[in-house]
Amino acid sequence: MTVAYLGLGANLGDARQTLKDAVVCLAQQHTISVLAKSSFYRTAPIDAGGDDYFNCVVKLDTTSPVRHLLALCHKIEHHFGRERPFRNAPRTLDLDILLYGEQSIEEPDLIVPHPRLVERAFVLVPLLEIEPALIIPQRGRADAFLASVAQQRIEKVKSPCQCPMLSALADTGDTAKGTCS
Ligand code: A4P
Ligand code: MG
Repeated sequence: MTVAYLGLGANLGDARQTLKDAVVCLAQQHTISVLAKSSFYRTAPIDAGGDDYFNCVVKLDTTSPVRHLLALCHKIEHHFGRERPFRNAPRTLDLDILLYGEQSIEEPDLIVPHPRLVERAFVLVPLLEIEPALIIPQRGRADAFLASVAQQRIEKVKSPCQCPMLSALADTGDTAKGTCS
């Protein structure tokens, strides 16, 4: 089993609902246990156009080798209607592997830790919410990079209801769009 962190982002369609459904979809995979999920954040597009994004980060335990995990991310993106008309185009769902255990990978189609992880508030802030003392391989403490992204607009999305019973029901996945296996 390997602990991995995925960054989720969306700014096309019902982006917030898509993030919710995508987290459920990840949890339905037999190779994945979702250990933690951050709050959702509304964020200004960085190096990109279009509407504000919704972003979050999930922490996983997975039996998938990293290449299988990447393929699974692409499959789930496709399931949620992802298209790639141009670089950094608005998207229904983006799933990036931020960290995969302690591994450092530099291959043409896979770089881990994600190369822009420490430059983006939309990744750093949710990541630190679920892992405040996180150490990034070859970079050091993640919180040391917060000051450099302080100008990027990011706002935590308030959960519609703080009622524990309703929140628990919302987490059962009953609202997910179709089965995602
Ligand atoms: N790839 C390489 N390494 C990885 C990795 N660690 N995880 C390759 C996932 N994929 C990785 O990805 C392009 C290629 O990167 C893939 O073929 C994969 O093999 P993609 O999903 O088509 O495009 P992308 O995710 O847009 O690319 P990239 O370069 O990761 O973009 P960024 O830097 O993540 O920027 N602003 C806000 N507020 N919120 C956002 O979520 N996202 C972006 C995308 C820009 N601005 C944003 C947001
Ligand atoms: Mg991506």
